[in-house]
Amino acid sequence: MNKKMIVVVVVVVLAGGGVVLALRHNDNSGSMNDMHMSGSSSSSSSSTSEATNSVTVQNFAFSPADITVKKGTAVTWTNKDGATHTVSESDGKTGPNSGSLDSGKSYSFTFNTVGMFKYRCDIHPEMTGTVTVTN
Ligand SMILES: [Cu+2]
Repeated sequence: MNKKMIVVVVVVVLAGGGVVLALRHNDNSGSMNDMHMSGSSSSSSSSTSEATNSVTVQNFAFSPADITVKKGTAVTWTNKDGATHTVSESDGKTGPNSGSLDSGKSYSFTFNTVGMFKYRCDIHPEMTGTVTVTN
């Protein structure tokens, strides 16, 4: 009885290890998850535009700075900094213009025209971002 139990346990452990190895193998060879096991901080900031309609204003930066949305999407900026910022179109197109966006406040703008829209913070012009609007 005991011997049988031990055999079962060993088989289970071996099988489990095999599954883990197989999963790791798949992960390495096929997946697009390149943040995999590269440390806990998500320091891999990609330069591609992200598909989201929420932008956080934090640490004197827009995050993500470059986003892509479908035409008709309302994009919301939320100021999580202690400082006041603005979301202000900066290339002359009809774009967002939040005015002073105090700490904790949100602002939304609906993009109804296809194209790329640049914006910045009027108080800190080095804070910039883009919204790319697609059909
Ligand atoms: Cu600012």
